[in-house]
Amino acid sequence: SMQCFPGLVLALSSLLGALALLQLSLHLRVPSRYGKHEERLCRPRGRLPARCAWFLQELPSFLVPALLLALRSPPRLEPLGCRLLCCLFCWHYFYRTFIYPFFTRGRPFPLQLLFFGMLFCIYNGFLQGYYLIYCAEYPNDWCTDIRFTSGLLLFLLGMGINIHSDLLLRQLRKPGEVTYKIPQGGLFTYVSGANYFGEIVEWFGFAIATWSLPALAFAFFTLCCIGPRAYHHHRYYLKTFTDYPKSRKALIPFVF
Ligand code: NDX
Repeated sequence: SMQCFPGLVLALSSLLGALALLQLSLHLRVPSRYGKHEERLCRPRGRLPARCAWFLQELPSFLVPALLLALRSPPRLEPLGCRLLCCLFCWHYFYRTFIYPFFTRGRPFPLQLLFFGMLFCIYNGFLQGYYLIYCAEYPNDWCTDIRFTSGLLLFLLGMGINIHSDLLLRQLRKPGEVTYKIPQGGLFTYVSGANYFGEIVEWFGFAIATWSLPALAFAFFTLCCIGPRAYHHHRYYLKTFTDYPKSRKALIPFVF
């Protein structure tokens, strides 16, 4: 049966960090081509409805750690640590896989990116699940540790912001509509990438709560992946809407 290989965790986490840097260097100038940054004319084919695409893409991030957790033998009996933290990760991806896609009003998603997105979700789902289920060890009173409590709080806060902001974005469109409008309300009052801000806070909270290298690498990846995207969204809005609120920042309220 499986066991913990610390070397494997270190290698996979480092590769994730390297992917983050690659992602950052590729997407600082040119955003990844989906949603409002897709070049209209090229490749009208090779897309899947947003609903199927997000479902398929995110499913492995739920399934892989959930299976690792279910199939672990002998089951791990530690009171809290690994199990609860692994459940937090699965909880987010349960939402992202089984709830978010069914309400989205997004445009069809490019198959090529879907493929890479799925690979990424398998990789990261395995790394986070494997680490928490086979390697992580926490003292019995971890649930009262300041790292756990503050991290959990940030995680929940970020998730709340992310879900609320995605809801506000969805309500900008009637079913079947594909136009872009100026997001209003919630944290969109302060930043163009309110949903991204929430997601980033969420995964840094997770990194603090788990106090682990794999989770830190994933938080860093999230920052490098959707941080630049928030900036490109912001530029798109400024270019498209002359009445775009001047005080609004790209990603971090009042700062950037
Ligand atoms: N999926 C994370 N890299 C990604 C998919 C693409 O969950 O090859 C990363 C994720 C993947 C990426 C994933 C990893 C890296 C990949 C990349 C593709 C290439 C890249 C694989 C896995 C790659 C290397 C080099 C490393 C190999 O029509 P529409 O779709 O624009 O409609 C939108 C709508 N909307 C509006 N409607 C009306 N008016 C407006 N003004 C509107 N603005 C937006 O709202 C959508 O329906 C919806 C949300 O749009 P948007 O653009 O704000 O968010 P979106 O980017 O679609 O993300 C949706 C949610 C969001 O909550 C975000 O936080 C989360 O997913 N997310 C997204 C990406 C990554 C991620 C989280 C993470 O890293 N944790």
